[in-house]
Amino acid sequence: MSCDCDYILKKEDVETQHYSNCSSLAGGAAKLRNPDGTLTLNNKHLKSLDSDYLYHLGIDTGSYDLSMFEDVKFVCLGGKKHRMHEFAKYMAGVLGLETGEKLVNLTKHSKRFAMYKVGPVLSVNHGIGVPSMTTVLQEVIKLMYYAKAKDPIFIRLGTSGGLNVPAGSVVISSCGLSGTMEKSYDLPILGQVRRMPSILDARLSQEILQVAKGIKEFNTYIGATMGADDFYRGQGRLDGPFCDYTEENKMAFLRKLAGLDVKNIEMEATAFAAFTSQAGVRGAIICVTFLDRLHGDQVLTPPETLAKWEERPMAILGKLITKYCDKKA
Ligand code: R2B
Ligand code: URA
Repeated sequence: MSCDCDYILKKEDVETQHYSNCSSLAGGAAKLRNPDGTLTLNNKHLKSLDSDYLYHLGIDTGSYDLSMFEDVKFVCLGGKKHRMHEFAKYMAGVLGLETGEKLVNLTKHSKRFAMYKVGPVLSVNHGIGVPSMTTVLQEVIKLMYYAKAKDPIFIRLGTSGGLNVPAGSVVISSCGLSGTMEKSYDLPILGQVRRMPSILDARLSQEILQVAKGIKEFNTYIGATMGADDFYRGQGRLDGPFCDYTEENKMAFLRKLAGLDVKNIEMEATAFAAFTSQAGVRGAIICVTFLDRLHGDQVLTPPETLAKWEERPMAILGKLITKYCDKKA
């Protein structure tokens, strides 16, 4: 099969030659796309629905004209509603689309999440933790399928606790590691645990790093990301309401993670990686670090500084999307 990578940077700019869903890579994620790049979901039951109600997005396929999503190329997800609104505003400025498109929350009927569209960018919030994130992610994957979007790229913009990197640094995830340090996401399905590999797109991550290197105000690293199922004990904190381990136990765990090249800890990486790769789409995660967990548990940096730091993954993604759009034009 010939290569169908629509490169953002030049092919030779980064080490990995193809995206994970390139048709030249036999099998794997490539099988999950049609030749035109639209998605083929592995669920025959969807075909028998007259109309599919994407409940948390408040959108039903029967009465909505989904063609407005056909040109979506970058599906950007992040925890907070406010941040994803800011990101949509920022992208409208970067792409010069301020006057063309109004920023309306497209999920207004659901009242739970917010979703904005700015040209080829969809900006959606997903809340905290895996169940909240995967609920939105799966509905947006279906939305991209129904809208016949071609080769959409899914990127999570987030916050995290860093490991051995200065607070304010940005980490691009090479993979998601579970709370038991496995490169997988475990989901009980019909009473049995199903294990799914938590793989992200290596080429896309390298392209993001390359773009980030042009920004000198902060450092950006690539490393593994632990996706914990809890903010406190699940991340080895001592400051939750419950704790039965010692400071030494905690430090031994965090140092062990650092030794496994874990650069940050957040709460969605494993499932985000697993579901994007299962959908045959390219996935990447860019998180700013709010503290170095080797030096403490509490997030004590002033909120104004944290808000500034949260703009860092946005700045990187803004540059990446601009490069893509410039190349297309
Ligand atoms: C990072 O920050 C949130 C917890 O404060 C969570 O969504 C995450 O992954
Ligand atoms: N988000 C997390 O999940 N952990 C942190 O330490 C900071 C932000």
